[in-house]
Amino acid sequence: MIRTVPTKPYSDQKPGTSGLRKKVPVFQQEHYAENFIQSIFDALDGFKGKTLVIGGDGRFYNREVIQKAIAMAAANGFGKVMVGQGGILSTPAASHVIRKYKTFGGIILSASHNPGGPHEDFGIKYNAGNGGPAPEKLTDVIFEKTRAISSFKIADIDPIDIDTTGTVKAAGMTVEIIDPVADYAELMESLFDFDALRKLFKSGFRMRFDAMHAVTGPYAKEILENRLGAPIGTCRNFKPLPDFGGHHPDPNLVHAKHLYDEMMGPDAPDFGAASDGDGDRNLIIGKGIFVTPSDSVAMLAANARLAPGYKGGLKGIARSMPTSGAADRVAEKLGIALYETPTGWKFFGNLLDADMATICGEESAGTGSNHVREKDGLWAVLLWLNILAARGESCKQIVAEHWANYGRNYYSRHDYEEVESDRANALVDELRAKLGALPGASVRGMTIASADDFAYHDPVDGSISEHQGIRVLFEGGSRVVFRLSGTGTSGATLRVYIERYESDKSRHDLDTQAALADLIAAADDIAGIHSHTGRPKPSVIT
Ligand code: VG1
Ligand code: CO
Repeated sequence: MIRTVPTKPYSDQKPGTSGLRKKVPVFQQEHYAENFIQSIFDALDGFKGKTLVIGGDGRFYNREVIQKAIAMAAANGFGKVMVGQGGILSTPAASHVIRKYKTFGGIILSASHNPGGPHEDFGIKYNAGNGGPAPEKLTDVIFEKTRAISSFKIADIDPIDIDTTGTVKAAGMTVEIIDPVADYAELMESLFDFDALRKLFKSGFRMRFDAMHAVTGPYAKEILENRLGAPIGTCRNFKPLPDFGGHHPDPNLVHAKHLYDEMMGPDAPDFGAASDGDGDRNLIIGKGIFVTPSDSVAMLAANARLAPGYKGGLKGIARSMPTSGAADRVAEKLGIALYETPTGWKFFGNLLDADMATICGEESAGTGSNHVREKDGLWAVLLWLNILAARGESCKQIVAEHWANYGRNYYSRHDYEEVESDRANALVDELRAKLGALPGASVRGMTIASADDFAYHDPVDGSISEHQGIRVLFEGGSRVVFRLSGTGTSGATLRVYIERYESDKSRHDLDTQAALADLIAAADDIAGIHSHTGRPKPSVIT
């Protein structure tokens, strides 16, 4: 029943910021997915007879790879797999299932916010027994294994019916098809004041949640409409589709513009939110106000005590380096530690496991806490709702008051997508080469205080991760950060992160791009973005 199939290595299976992501036709090459899955298993030790969680965001090619993963888990000696019904498990739900059932780990099939379909993106990542994305030392080993692989093991079994919950046996292994929503919904109920939220909706509070035809639809329907009594119709685009309806399931102001327009309109609901392909990101828009993800982390941390799950306070806050310093001010006021990590959730795992941080966040619309080891879109939405219910104020009031107390960090990210890789690398190399000369220089009337290539020293395991983004800091606290994306699938994406702090309350209502105009111009002066990339302006501004 078990076959050992000879194979040849592919040279391009290096995991990026969050797993391996490629175009579907790349994954459809002979043995491409099998090679990567076998390499994951080859990089792990001691899973004989143990349980593996398997799920995905429902995108095109999900079902095929789920069947391969089940047959390969059986052949490699796992005792059991737990698979989300229909092949569905949001990333945070998968993390929770891994933790709750103390499984060995899990495989999540997702390319997250990237588009899906026969010519779009697919992805595979491995999460360890703590529920979190494999740390770099493990993804490095997986990559090494992909370069040397010569065979993989697979069981000859009929395709498993993944649409019916229940337990079957396949090649001596137990296959349990689980309800993807139940455990997660129960976890949310344990963290938030569902009674208060029910009252909020009963009082006529209006909300719009856009699942973007991605994985959070069934979760949001169950929690918001079924359990919390939000009116039917609160959730929109809630049916997961393999191609996300042809859209990018990326909850930002470009791809969720319809939601933004609705929230800024005359008859806007009280609160608007959206999530991404695999359910780990969140977009928060109050009536008449967009909350930047960096601000959202800070505001959630400042108010977290209002939710039952966090009433004991926070141990610390962690944010990725490019995320704005808004959270730092909250940590300072609360008298707790603030950790600055490289981009990607895998760097938060150690801090959460060691109980050094409780809330973590990234500027890319990812927020989460120690309840799982992934960022969690619906969790952020529910925490916001809990805070709104407890304070009895609007989102706009809460934001204004936060800025009045802490000051405002004007913040924007400019993405230059699908730049030729050589040109993007040349920009970064040139910038790196001149880092030493930047301090003291004056650009657009602003003086550069320091400049470096960010390296992270993990305080828990002592590991060092270098080249995590180039920071240029100006006197007065403004900064520009440059880094190349590790999730794109064609060419290179240059990300430029721009931030300026404003303490003056009378200047908290400026247009963000206008407030940052000098820094945006300075970023081009410093890095030669236009001349290197050939692009006069970014493809996406968030
Ligand atoms: C991007 C974001 C990063 C996030 C990662 C995965 O990575 O910037 O903050 O952790 O996506 O998010 P990069 O390397 O492209 O900048 V998800 O929701 O796509 O798993
Ligand atoms: Co995601």
